[in-house]
Amino acid sequence: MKFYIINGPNLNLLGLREPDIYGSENYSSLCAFVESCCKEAQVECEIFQSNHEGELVDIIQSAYNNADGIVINPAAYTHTSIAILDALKAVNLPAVEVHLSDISLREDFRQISYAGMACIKTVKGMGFEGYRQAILYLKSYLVKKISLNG
Ligand code: CA2
Repeated sequence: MKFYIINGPNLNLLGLREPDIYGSENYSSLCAFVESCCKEAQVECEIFQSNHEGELVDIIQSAYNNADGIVINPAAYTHTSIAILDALKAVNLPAVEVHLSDISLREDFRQISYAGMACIKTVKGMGFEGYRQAILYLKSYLVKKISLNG
């Protein structure tokens, strides 16, 4: 089983600013954490980060035929991108949305998540641990689905 882990704009700057919101660890620590979570869940993973909406759409499209599921933190594009929503719907793979911060407790403009409309679950406000929860949820969702379909 293989998951694509997709991160959106500015997440490559983690640890540089706003540690009160996003924590003080950097993006390579996040990648190392995600890799260890995938090992724990016994899934393969490929981790992507892009600051560009169209590139994120390309990555989601490439998940089709290459991955069994998607964990995505679309970052600011969460709240604006119908292109990312459409790409997630088009590939029709189970996807879990993750946010380091609890977007429901933040500004009004963060209260809508377009990407979330195509996801089976949202994990928010748990920092890096949210990625672990997302990976484990997606794994158990797929294991259940496979056992139901024989
Ligand atoms: O909480 C999350 O994970 C977010 O997806 C993070 C986005 C934000 O736009 C979303 O509303 C919620 C921002 C990602 C990167 O932000 C940084 C800001 C300063 C320094 C480093 C990263």
